[in-house]
Amino acid sequence: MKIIRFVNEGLSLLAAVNDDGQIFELPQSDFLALLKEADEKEISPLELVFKTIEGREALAGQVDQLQLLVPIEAPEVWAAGVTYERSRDARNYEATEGRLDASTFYDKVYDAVRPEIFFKSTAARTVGPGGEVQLRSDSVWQVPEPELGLVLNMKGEIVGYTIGNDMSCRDIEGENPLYLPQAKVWKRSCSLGPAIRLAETVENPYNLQITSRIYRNGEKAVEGTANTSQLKRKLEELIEYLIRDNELFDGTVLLTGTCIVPPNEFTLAHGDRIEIEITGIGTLVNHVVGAGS
Ligand code: DO4
Ligand code: MG
Repeated sequence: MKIIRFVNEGLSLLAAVNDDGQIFELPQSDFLALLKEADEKEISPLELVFKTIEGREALAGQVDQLQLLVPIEAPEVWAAGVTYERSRDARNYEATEGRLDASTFYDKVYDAVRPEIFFKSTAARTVGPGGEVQLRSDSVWQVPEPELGLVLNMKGEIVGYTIGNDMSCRDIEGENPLYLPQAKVWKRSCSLGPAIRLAETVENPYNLQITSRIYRNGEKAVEGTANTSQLKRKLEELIEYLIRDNELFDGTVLLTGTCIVPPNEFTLAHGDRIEIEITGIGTLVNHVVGAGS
């Protein structure tokens, strides 16, 4: 069961989408309201959805005909890094100008007990399905980072899974790791969607296929695949460090790191179309616009 938000006659509506693709409008204003109501009734969000849609007619049409919105206006988006071998190797490349024999802090963090967790985005900097992600004006090496996103409640429990794009500047990060916030956080540098799959309906989060495609002038320029089985760390381990001595808000999203990195000579350009697909969640599509667009 998935939760989406869409626009209808100028209004933002919440809906549940079952495994047959049937869409049921929900009365709650957004995903946070759904969480709150489930909490008050001491039932799970899935039970609340089942109770709400019981005996109701599905809406006519299919999800791809709707104008989707970001499924959650996450108060904060955090991200984990170097959680896959591929990410460690890519960052070693950018930090050492290709001298892959040099040992770096990326090697250290990959093996360390403490994972890398950083602050990625706020609701205002995050775009949804079909939205425009923006390039930085001072970077010439920019890539999307396709990642599984965990939707958390204030206790740090996983209530759903979504797809995230942790847009990144490889040159800025490679120049100096202290530039990480600038390599990661700017206007429209994060994307989430197209849906939240309720946690109880995900059998095994360590077996989700991630596929990323980038189209340029209508042609596929880059494609990559990965599986969450390649994750070096457990999701609980990442959450444990995120919540440690921290205050979490309902609807916080934690991105779990990337395992798909385009070839080193690739950089995003205005007009590119990014697709990130994760089994059971859907395909997040975004358009790339140049700095200042
Ligand atoms: O170390 C910098 C960021 C790593 C990251 O974003 C990732 O591995 O996905
Ligand atoms: Mg990342």
